[in-house]
Amino acid sequence: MVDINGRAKVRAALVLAGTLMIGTVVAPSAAGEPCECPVGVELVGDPWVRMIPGSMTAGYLQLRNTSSRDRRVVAASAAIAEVIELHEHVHDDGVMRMREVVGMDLPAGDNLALEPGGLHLMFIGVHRPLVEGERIPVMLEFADGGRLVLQAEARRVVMRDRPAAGSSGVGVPLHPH
Ligand SMILES: [Cu+2]
Repeated sequence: MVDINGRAKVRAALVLAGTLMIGTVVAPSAAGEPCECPVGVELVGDPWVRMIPGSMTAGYLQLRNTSSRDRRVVAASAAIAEVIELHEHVHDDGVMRMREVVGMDLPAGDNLALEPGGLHLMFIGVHRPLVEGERIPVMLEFADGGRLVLQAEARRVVMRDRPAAGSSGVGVPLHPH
């Protein structure tokens, strides 16, 4: 009985979260609002998606957890892509490789940075070419069922080891992701 009751509560909470999410989509806040974030989570800087020919690309963003509760990103999705995987870069015998991770931690009072050469969102099966400067809605899901929707800007990045105008100033590796 307790278990069933607990599940019912979880279900009710999910329905409520879904209702709130629909509300934010139907009535978005002020134009240019970069993130529909849950309380205690803030977007740091500008999220962006790399413009690359082909059907795969990578997205980057930084979040700050201003609450006292640990959070964990466990999934991401966007209408523009078939699927988004959570990826990290690892050094393997001097070679940079990507691999999927099951989650990305956003500890209480700390930041989570997705940036070139590190953690990133892997867009797979991108349906159409991106237009420079367009805002791509991306949804992130947390382990606790919370969600956020941010608007990632499509950016053309010069593949050189120097900061591009408007970037975070991080050197961009030759590797496409
Ligand atoms: Cu990747």
